[in-house]
Amino acid sequence: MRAQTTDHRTQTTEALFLRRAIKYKAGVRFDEHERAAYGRDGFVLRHAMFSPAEIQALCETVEEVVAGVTRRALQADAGPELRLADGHRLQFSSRAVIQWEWRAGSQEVRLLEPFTHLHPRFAALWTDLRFTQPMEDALGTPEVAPYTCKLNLKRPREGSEFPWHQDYTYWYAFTPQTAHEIATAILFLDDASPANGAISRAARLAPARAGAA
Ligand SMILES: O=C(O)CCC(=O)C(=O)O
Repeated sequence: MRAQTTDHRTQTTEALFLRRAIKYKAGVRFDEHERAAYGRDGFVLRHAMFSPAEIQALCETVEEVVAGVTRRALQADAGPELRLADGHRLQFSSRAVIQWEWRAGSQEVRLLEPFTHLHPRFAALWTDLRFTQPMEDALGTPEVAPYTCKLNLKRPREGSEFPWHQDYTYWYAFTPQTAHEIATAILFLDDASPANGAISRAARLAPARAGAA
């Protein structure tokens, strides 16, 4: 195991980001290895696409926005709540769906969908080439459009699990004709490790086809 100070890690990430910035000067399209990896594995992983300063600004904005959403949702005349069959609590507020943490009575936000309308720094991500170009390559199309966006929070101690699922089934429920034209891009704002609930993936399933359930 290797330990390092936060300072050192920030400097290392900054250096990696600068190298990446040179490599991707002409754009951030899939290279041939990424194209092959996407076809084979169904995903591509890139590191340090955002600078430490950008990540820090986004993290600060997340905390600010989540605090505001929580404050509004806890007011007496806030939006309606909905309880799912499994007991999970959703609330409509701030023109979003809040899913509260699963512990009974919790006031911690677990996820927020949609969320980019809540701050211009988030809204700008929709047109950021670091998202749009690889997504165009993944979907094989000259242009992409927003479908939905979600902020997942995995708070220490109380962060509940994200059970195994395939996103396709959700898209299919809402838009069966075009579900196969939707892909997901994730920006990790924290280092993702098994200790803090990093996402993991199951073996690749057969590619979705138009009209397939
Ligand atoms: O972050 C995770 O563990 C899973 C997130 C996910 O798959 C989702 O939000 O659809």
